[in-house]
Amino acid sequence: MAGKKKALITGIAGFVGSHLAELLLSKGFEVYGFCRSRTKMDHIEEIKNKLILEDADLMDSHSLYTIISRIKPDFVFHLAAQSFVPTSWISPSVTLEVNVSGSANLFEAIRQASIDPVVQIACSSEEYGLVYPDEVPIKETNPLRPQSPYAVSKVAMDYLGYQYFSSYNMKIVRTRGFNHTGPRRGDTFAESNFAKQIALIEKGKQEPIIHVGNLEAKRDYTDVRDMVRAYLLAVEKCEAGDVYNICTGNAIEIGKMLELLLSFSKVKVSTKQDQSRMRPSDVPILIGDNSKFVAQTGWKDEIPFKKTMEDLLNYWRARV
Ligand code: A2R
Repeated sequence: MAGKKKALITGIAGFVGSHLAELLLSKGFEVYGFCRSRTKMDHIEEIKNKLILEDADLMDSHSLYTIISRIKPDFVFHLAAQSFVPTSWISPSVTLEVNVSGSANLFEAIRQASIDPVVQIACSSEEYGLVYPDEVPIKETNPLRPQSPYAVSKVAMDYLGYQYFSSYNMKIVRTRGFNHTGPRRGDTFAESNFAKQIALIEKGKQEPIIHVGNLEAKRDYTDVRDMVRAYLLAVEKCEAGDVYNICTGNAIEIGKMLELLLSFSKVKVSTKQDQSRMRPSDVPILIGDNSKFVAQTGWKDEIPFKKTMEDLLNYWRARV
């Protein structure tokens, strides 16, 4: 395998990690990934034998160091996280531990292995939190007003990345991904949950009532396959230490997204608001300004939102 670039993905078996692994394999990378014994492997089942998987937990700094100093990756994509906002209300400490201390463990392992890979870290639009109407579309320079323990954990990871660049000159690129979705999205996320409910109703396995949360929020959605293309461009073309929004610059209301999903189906449904699906504090609007990232990399989102939603619904139709 001489000459092949080595890419390490933390969180390779997750929603985004699995799509990124497919992309990197198609581009000829030697792809390594961190998993745990408890990690569900469904998303990477079909490509598992082309990957080099290592048993490593972000909380176990010793395993991180041992494996990283052996692999000596050229690129690291740091995706492993407690990734779900609602879980962060229930388990704030675990969220902070995995997302902040886990990232510190990873950076230390890389530093102590005396290697110099380009490291992309998956920061989040949730960091902007409360955004005022005159701040939209949101630039990287916008104040961060995080509204959940998850968002706070991502702010801390983001700045830890900056600090490791600043203190040790590590080549860390910070990407603030806005919402991203598509096949394999967990059913705890609104759009995927709606698609799954529609698929269940189509099969007669759920009464024709869609349970919803806040339908008024507006979100800027990118297809996950466009997002992972952006992550690869980030390590190839972006400036170390710098931060980049990745988003389309267009937003859709959650209620309109539900209507779009329903337009692909013949079922007739009513909706019911479910208090448990509302957040203690929610962000009304998130639309990003991607001009900095686009100018640096030439990236453009390619998959229309309609296709993303159709693929997501078909993903669930094949699974329920
Ligand atoms: O929890 P597991 O074993 O199923 O694996 C998850 C992994 N992960 C960890 N890996 C190592 N040590 C840990 N302590 C640890 N905790 C979690 O991260 C899973 O494979 C992955 C996260 O996948 P998803 O929850 O599907 O997240 P998604 O949507 O792919 O998000 C990727 C990144 C995250 O940093 C998000 O916060 C960001 O994009 O938006």
